[in-house]
Amino acid sequence: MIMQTAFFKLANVIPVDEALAYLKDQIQNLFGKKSQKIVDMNFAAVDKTLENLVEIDYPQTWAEAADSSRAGKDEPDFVRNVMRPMLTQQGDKLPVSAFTPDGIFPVGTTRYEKRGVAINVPEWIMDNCIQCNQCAMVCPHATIRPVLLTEEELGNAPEGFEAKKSVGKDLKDYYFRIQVDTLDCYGCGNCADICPAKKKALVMKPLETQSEKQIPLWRYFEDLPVRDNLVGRNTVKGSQFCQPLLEFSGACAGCGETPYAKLITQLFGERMLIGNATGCSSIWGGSAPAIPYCVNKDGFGPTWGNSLFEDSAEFTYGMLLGIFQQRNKLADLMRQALGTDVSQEIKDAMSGWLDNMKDAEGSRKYGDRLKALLPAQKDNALLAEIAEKSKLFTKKSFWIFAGDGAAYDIGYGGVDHVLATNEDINMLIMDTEVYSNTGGQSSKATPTGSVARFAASGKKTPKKDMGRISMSYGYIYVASVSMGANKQQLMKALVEAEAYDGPSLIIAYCPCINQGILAGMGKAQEEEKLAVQSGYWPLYRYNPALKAEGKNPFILDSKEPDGSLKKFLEGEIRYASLKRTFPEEAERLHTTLVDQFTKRYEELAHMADPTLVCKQEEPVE
Ligand SMILES: Cc1ncc(C[n+]2csc(CCOP(=O)(O)OP(=O)(O)O)c2C)c(N)n1
Ligand code: SF4
Ligand code: SF4
Ligand code: SF4
Repeated sequence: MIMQTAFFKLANVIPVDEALAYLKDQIQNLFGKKSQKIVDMNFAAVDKTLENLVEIDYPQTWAEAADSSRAGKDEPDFVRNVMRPMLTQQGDKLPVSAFTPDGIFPVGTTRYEKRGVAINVPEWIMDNCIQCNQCAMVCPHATIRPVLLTEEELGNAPEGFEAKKSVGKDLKDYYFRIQVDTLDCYGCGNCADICPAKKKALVMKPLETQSEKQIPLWRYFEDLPVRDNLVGRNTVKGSQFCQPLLEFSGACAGCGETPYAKLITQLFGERMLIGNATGCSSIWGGSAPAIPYCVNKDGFGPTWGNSLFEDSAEFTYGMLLGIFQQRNKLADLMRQALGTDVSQEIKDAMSGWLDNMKDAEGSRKYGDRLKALLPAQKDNALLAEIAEKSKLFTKKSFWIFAGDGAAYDIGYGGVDHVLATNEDINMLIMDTEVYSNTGGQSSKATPTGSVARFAASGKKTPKKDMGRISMSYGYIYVASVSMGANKQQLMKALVEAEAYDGPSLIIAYCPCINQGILAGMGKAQEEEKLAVQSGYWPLYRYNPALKAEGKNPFILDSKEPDGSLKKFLEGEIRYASLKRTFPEEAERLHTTLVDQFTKRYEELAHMADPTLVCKQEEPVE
C-alpha cells in the first residue's frame, strides 16, 4: 500500500486524489471481511505515506554511473559475454553467435554472481568456535565453509585470515577456520541461530562492515586444497569438509530445501545423477543463466536434468536403465577379456571390479587401477574398448529430486511405479507441504487445518502418509528426516538409503516462505526442531536390510511428542490465520490434526517394537 501510494503520487498517471480513492476502495474490499482494524491500518499507511514523502536530491553523476567492477575472480568468456548481459536483462540483444552451437551452458556459474544482497552476514568469533561444522551444514547457500589448512598455508594467508589449532584426532597438524562468503550470503541468519557454542561463535553484522575484509579472505580460501579425507565423510563434521557441489543457489533466504540437496552432493556428488521434478528445486537448481551445480577439483559433479513436473521418477529411471545397460556391457567385455591373454595385473583389477561393480568404493578402487593400467594397452582392441568406457567404472548414485506436489500428487503414479521396480534408485522428497514454486497451493502433503491456496478455510483431509504407503512394500528403504532436529539421524538415513541395494525414499521436512513462520526464515532450522519435538514431524528409518539379520526393520528416531503441538501451529501463519478467519473451524480442524498426529506417533511407536520381526513378503530374485 505504501509503495502504491508513492507510485500514484509520483507517476501522476491519474489525478492522485482519484487514485487514492480507488486504492482505499480496494483496501475496503480486500480487508473489510477480516477486520476494521486492518482496514484502518491500511488507510493510515496510505495517509502517512503522503505526509512522509521526502524528495531526495541525488547527484547528477548517478545518472551516468558505470557498473563497478565485479568482486569475483577473472571471469570466463561465457560469464562476461552471455551471463552478465542476461543478468542485466539485456539477453534479448545477444546474437545467436554468442552461444555455443550445442546450446550447452557451463555449470558452477552462480559463483560469479556476487549479488551482495544480505543486510547482515555472519562474523566468525574464532575463540568461541568449537569446530562442529553445523553452521556449514544448515546454510542454504553454501556460503559459510570450514577449512583445514597447514601452518605454511596459514603463514602465506592475507592479513586477517585467522585460524585456530584443529581439534580431533588426525587433525593435529592442521589449523581450522570458518570462512564466510559475504557477497553470496543471503543473510538468513540460520548459521548464527543454530551455532551451539556456549558463547555464540557467529554473530550477524551489517554487510558493509564485513565485505571489505572478507572478500580477499574468501578468495584465498577458494584456492586452498579441499581436505575431504581427514575426517569421516559420513559424519556431520566430516561431510562439511567435502566441497558442496551445489553452491550459491538463488533459493529464498533460509530455504529448507537446499541444505538437504547440498548435503547429498557433499556425500555422493561426484558420482550422482539427478532427475529433478519441476518445482522450486528445478528453479534454484538450474535457472538460466547461472547454474549452481558444479564440479570438484577433478572435474566430477552431479549430472542433473529437469524433465517435467509429472515424471521425474520415470525420467530418472530412464537414466538408470541407460547406465545399467552400458555397465552390463562393460562387465561383459571384462569377462571376455579375462578369457584372453592379458597381464595378471589387469586380470586382478578386472576381477576385483566385477566383484565390486555395485559397490561405490570398490568399483572406484579397481576402476582407478584399470585407468592406470589400460592406457599402455592401446593396441589391444578389446582393452581399448574397455578403457573408452572408463567413465562407467565407478558405481553411480541415482537420485529423484521432487517437491511434495510432484511426489505426492502429480508424479505419484510414476514414483510408485519406479520405487516398486526394486531397482537401486533413491528419491528425495523436499516436503514443504504445499506447491511452493507456484505460490503455495495445497497438495496431498498439506495437513488437516492448514490454510493454503485451494484450502482457504483449512484443508479438510489428512496428510497423505507417503512413508507408510512405501513401507508397506517391504523392500523400499524409507526415512523421515528433519535436519534441524537431528543431523546424525539425517546422515544415517542418507548413507543407509544410498548404500541399500534397492529403492530408497527420503522424506525431508522443509520450512518455506509459503508457510509463514512467524519467527522468520532465520529460524527455519529451529522450526524443523520444534516440528519434531511437538510430534508434528516424526523421525524414523525403515531399513529392509535389517530383516536379513532377523531384526525389526523399523526404527523410530524421534521421542514422544512433548505436548507443544498446538503451540507449534500458532507459530505459523498457515495455521494461525485460520483462527482469525474461521475460529470455530480452526478449533475443529486443529484438534483433529493433533489427534491424527498423536495417533500416528502411537502407531509408529508400536511398529518400532524391537520384538516385532517383519513377516512381509520379499521380492524373489
Ligand atoms: C503438469 C504441470 N502442471 C503445473 C505445472 C506448474 N508448476 C510448476 S512447479 C509447480 C509446483 C511444484 O510444487 P512442488 O512439487 O511441491 O515443489 P516445490 O515448488 O514445493 O519445491 C507447478 C504447479 C507444471 N510445470 N506442469
Ligand atoms: S546467514 Fe544464511 S546464507 Fe548467510 S552464511 Fe549464514 S546460513 Fe548461509
Ligand atoms: S556452528 Fe558455531 S561452533 Fe560450530 S563450527 Fe560453526 S561457528 Fe564454530
Ligand atoms: S519458495 Fe520455499 S521452497 Fe521455494 S526457494 Fe523459497 S523457501 Fe525454498
